[in-house]
Amino acid sequence: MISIYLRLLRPKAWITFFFPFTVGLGLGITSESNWLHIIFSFIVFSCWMSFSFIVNSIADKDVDRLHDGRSKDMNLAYQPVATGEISDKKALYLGTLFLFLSILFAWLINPLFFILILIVDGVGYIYSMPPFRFKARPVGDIFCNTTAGGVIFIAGLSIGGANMNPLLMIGAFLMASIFYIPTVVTDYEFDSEAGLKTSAVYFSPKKLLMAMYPLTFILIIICLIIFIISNVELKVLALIAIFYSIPSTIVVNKNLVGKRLYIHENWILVPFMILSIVFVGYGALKLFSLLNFS
Ligand code: GPP
Ligand code: MG
Repeated sequence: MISIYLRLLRPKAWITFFFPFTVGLGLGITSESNWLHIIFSFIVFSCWMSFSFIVNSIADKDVDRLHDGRSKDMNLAYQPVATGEISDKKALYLGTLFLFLSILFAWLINPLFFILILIVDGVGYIYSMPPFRFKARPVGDIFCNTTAGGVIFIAGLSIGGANMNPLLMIGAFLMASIFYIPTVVTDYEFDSEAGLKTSAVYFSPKKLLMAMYPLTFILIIICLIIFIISNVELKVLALIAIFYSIPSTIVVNKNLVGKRLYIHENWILVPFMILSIVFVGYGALKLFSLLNFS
C-alpha cells in the first residue's frame, strides 16, 4: 500500500514538469551560480507541484473514482481525497501551505524567478479549480500545460541566467505542447465517460494528434536557426530536440487505433527522467567549473 501522502502528491507524475525545469536549470547554470538558489529552486519546484496536484485531487475527486488505472502514474480511484482518507478541508490546508512555501522560497531566489513561480502557481490553480477549470475546456488544457512547461523552463534558466535566449524559450513552449498532446489523447475514454470536454474529446483524438505535425515542423525550423547561430551547447540541444520530436510525433500518430492511443506512460516518463538526470549532472559539472562551453 503506497503511503497516503505519496498518493496525494503523486511525485511520479511530476516528471513531466521536472524535465523542462531541469533542462532550463542545466542550461542556465554557470560557475558563478549560487548553489543555495539551486537547492531552493528544487524546494520551490516540489512545493509548486504538490500544490497543483492537491488542488487537482480535490477538484477531480468525483471523476477520479471512475478511474481504472490505465495510462497513469497510479490508479486515481486510490486518490486519498477520492477515497475519503483525507478530507477536502485538510487537503486544502496542505495545498495552501505548499503554495505559501513555493512563493516564500521563490522570493529568496530572484525577482524574475519569483514572478514566473507566481504564474505557474496560478496556472496550477486555474487548470483544476472551478470556476475556471481549464482542464475541462478545449484548448484550455493545452494552454495551461504548455504555459506551465514553458514558464518552468524559463524559471530554471533564470537561476543561473546563462542562455536566456528567446528562440530557446519559444522552442520550449512548442516542445511542451507537442508532448502534452499525446497525454491528453491517452485520457480520451476516461475523460469522455466522465463528461470532461478536453481538447481530445472536443476535436477527436485523430485531429488533435495530427496537430503535432505542424507544431513539430515549426519546432524544427526554430531548432535549425538555433543550430546555425548558437554555441556548441545549444547546437547539441537543437539536434537532440529534432531527433527526439520527429520520431515521437510519427510513432504517436501511428499508434492511434480507432480512438485509443496505445502508449504506455513509461515511454514519456522514463526518457524524461533520464534526460532530467543528465541535465542536472551537466549543470553540476558547470557549477563546479569542470566543464565550460561558453
Ligand atoms: C493532473 O491533471 C495534472 C496536474 C495537476 C498538473 C497540472 C499542473 C499545471 C501547472 C498545469 P489531470 O487531472 O488532467 O490528470 P490526472 O487525471 O492524471 O489527474
Ligand atoms: Mg486529476
